[in-house]
Amino acid sequence: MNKYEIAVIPGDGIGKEVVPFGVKALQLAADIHGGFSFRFEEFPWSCEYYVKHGRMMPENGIDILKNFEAIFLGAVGLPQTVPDHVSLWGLLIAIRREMKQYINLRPVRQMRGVRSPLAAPNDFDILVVRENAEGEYSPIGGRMAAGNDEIVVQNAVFTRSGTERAVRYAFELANKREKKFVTSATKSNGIIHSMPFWDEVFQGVGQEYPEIKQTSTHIDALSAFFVTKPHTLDVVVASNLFGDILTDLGAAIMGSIGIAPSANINPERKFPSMFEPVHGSAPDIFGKGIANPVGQIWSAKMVLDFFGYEDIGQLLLDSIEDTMEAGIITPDLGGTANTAQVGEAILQKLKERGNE
Ligand code: GGG
Repeated sequence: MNKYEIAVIPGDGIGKEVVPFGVKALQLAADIHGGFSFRFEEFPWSCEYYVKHGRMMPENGIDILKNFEAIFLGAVGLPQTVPDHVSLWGLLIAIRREMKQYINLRPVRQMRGVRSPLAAPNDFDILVVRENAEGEYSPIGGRMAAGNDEIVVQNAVFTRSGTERAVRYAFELANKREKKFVTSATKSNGIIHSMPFWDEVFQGVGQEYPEIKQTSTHIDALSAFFVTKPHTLDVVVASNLFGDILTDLGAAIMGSIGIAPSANINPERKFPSMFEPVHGSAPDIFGKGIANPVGQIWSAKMVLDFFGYEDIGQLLLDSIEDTMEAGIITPDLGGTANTAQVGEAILQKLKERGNE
């Protein structure tokens, strides 16, 4: 029987409230399946940890995580206590980079039981491949001088190998899907060096996949298409920042950022991959017990898929949709249920589906 070691980092804010339900979902999925098991180990790395220790995780945190097969993360950030760029670069982005999780997969699809804010949503099912290790998220740059003379430089870094592997990953994914269509998010009319380069790489890799429909669309127009015709899209490949922004929009058209999942993948599996909801720590609702656990539980489904247990992963996603269709939803979706009621209802549905 396969046993998977999972590092659990609830992190900050509502991460602490939703992670327990994601862990319970993974545990239950393993019990129902019977052919694999998990061992979970929790780490308190967070802004609270920073206040005590002056860093977001111990100096050997990355080495500790290397002993695990996956990382299950909640949320990072408590801006009243630690500036966001310090907390993110000290934990979330550090892990993505050190573990070479250069792909961030973010599904955007119409969910049963959730009202999209779009007037006429038409069964959209998009998979965004966000480049996750370079691009606009770069520590290179600096500030000098002060007052009116102040100068700030922020460099974006695009390597050929880093761009090619993200684009190729998107084509490979599209090859397994029905529509077989890749859209590349660009802005080569305005960003004079990196985006023409991005387009060039996209066209070059695209030639290896003549059977796949392919197009480059400027990020401004593509953002509009997420609203006006999301059902026409299939796989979207985007740079780090474009992918981040586009998937918040994607979460919005799904109905709430509270339901959006993500997977930070190291495709070579040399290092652990990390699974986390798209949402952050939401300090405004932390402690009220009303955080939506769906993004975290859907991220658990992505863990199951990653280890090759797509069947039980699909049961979990079906259970999430059953629950939302039954009207058991948190206030962000217009409901009155709390975190625990939604989380427990999904677990109950999974038990029922597992017994069918
Ligand atoms: N769920 C992890 C989290 O807290 N994400 C919030 C965030 O701001 N992430 C930035 C990013 O994904 O680049």
